[in-house]
Amino acid sequence: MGSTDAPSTTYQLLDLYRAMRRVRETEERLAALFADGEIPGFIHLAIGQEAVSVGIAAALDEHDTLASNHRGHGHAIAKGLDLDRFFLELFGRRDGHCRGRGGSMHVADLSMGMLGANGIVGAGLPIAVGSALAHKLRGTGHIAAVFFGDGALGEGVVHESFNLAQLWKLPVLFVCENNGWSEFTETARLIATDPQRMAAAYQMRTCKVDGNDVVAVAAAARTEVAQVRAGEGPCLIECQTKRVRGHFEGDPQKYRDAGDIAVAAHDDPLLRCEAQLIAVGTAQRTIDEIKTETKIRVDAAVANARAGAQPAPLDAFADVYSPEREPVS
Ligand SMILES: Cc1ncc(C[n+]2csc(CCOP(=O)(O)OP(=O)(O)O)c2C)c(N)n1
Ligand SMILES: [Mg+2]
Repeated sequence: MGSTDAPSTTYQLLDLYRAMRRVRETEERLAALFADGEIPGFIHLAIGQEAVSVGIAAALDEHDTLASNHRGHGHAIAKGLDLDRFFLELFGRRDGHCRGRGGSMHVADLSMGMLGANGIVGAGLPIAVGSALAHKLRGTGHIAAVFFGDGALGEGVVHESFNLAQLWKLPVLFVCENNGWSEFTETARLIATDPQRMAAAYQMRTCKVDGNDVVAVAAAARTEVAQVRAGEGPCLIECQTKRVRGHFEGDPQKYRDAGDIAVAAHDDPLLRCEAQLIAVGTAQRTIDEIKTETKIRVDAAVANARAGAQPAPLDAFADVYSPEREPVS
């Protein structure tokens, strides 16, 4: 990682902090709304992992594409999706990103390059590889990124994606969010190797970064994205992070030591960023203002979603098949 690629100004650091605060506030609000029965379906929170989504997304352009996984709220928000439409989607309302039919694990907005959250572990990788192939064939100069967890490493499709991406030198950034857990099992009990070695087996460039340090993630992402964009082939960034909440909201985590949860909660990327901001002379008042502004913005998005129209029941049958076309002769 080139040190010159580290976010160097207080302004850049404030942007990263603001983005992480937006993700955190959103997810803390979702936790409360879900507990109150206001959010249909299942939700998986990435509280404690905000530096990964925000640090990586900061290096992407608006037209770069992004594939996500089941723990994808932060990925979508960091990519720049509109918070009102995001909450409308999570509430299952008509005007959500996917007309309320997708919910937490299917948030997508192609106009923003968001290819979608995905409930199938590992499924985002081939989607990103396909998108990268399209970028390359069209000569757009855009790249595709994909977030996946350490638990995905056991999926065959991860190997297939690494192989094709490297063979065809596709512009893909693979981002492994290594939080040590795969549902209710420590990943070390499931996977015989690690992401670095797995990618290296396909001759892919790799790097490993402290995923709870947003400055480190953003710096690594900037360096690697520049190389991927320059046509030097794919890269894997492994971000070491910690899962603070259960696998899903409502998971009692009986399989996990209380100490492990406490360590995860203590290593908070937002608190670390606040300390970095204070160290470069930012006033505590500025940080507090960002917290207040973010809360007000999320309050507004939640109020808007609560008031949003429900989809008509028959809408459930719309958009299932693409419109009929004349056969190509
Ligand atoms: C193909 C497939 N197999 C199994 C599951 C069930 N499942 C959902 S999440 C998960 C573990 C994911 O772990 P990881 O990829 O590390 O992501 P994390 O939850 O830690 O963010 C599993 C096995 C699934 N959704 N899809
Ligand atoms: Mg994991």
